[in-house]
Amino acid sequence: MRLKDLEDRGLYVSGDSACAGCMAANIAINIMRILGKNTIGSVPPSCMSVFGSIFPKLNWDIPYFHMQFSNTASTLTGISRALKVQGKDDIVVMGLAGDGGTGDIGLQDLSAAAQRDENILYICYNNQAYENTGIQASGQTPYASWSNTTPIINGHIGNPNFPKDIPRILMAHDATYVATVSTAYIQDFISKIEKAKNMKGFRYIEALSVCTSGWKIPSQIGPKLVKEAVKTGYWILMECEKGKLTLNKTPEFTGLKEFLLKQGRFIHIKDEEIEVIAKHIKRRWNIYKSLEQANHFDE
Ligand SMILES: Cc1ncc(C[n+]2csc(CCOP(=O)(O)OP(=O)(O)O)c2C)c(N)n1
Ligand SMILES: [Mg+2]
Repeated sequence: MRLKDLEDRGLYVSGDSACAGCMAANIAINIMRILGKNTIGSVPPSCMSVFGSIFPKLNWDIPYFHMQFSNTASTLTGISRALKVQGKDDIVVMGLAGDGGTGDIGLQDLSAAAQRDENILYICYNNQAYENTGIQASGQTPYASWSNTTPIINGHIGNPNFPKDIPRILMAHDATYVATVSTAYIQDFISKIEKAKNMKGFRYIEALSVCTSGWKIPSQIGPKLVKEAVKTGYWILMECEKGKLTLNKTPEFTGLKEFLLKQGRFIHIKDEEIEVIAKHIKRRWNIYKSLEQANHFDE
């Protein structure tokens, strides 16, 4: 499917209360333009649940479940198994969760679902912090980033930890499909969501999602940032289908300093910390590169 072939209005309908420039809303809109009506959706506590499903309104024009913070993957598992018992095999069971809901509190049932190859499509919009509850650092918050729990006081650099690499953790489960997307590469985005829609088994897609409040940026620069994120190597575009990894775009590895300094959460950053991030980016790319090369081991 090409962008021009998609429905103008999908089944995530207008009128939510997302902040101006929120990329999670944009991701939800585009996902639903691709998945269509044979979808059951589920969202755990997060910004997405707050702005897209405030009783008595619901922006999802599909059957929708709101569950607890920790159990997106088990909720999807239950729905998917119930549909199987009913003999319904043409419905996509999709969850859309934040990075905290996915990589921290929801990681254990995500892991179990991946291992058991449950027939679910799990999408994480990764805005790199617990944004909904006031910008606390999550396991996906970048190194040296400001957050309300990693403040820049008394000589602290911000977040001292490196983000967990959830796609790599799921690849280690031999998950059926693992991919990352950026809305700046919309054709890549469409083809991965469409592929996942038409596959069976455990599918995981992670989208980089700009948060204007958490990243401390003007509302209009999100689309530019998610493009630069790929160019700098900060966000790797990859897909791993049944164990075969493909890297979809080789970064230029340039413009990292400019990319970081456009974001207020990094405004304090020093050159030596940028150097640490640059090294981490290169190292991570090399790991992915070697995993891609490992595709050939069993040929
Ligand atoms: C068990 C439990 N702990 C804490 C919360 C409070 N809570 C609701 S949303 C949220 C943050 C969600 O972060 P993330 O999953 O990254 O989504 P985002 O808000 O960034 O969109 C927290 C801590 C909760 N609802 N349930
Ligand atoms: Mg988050």
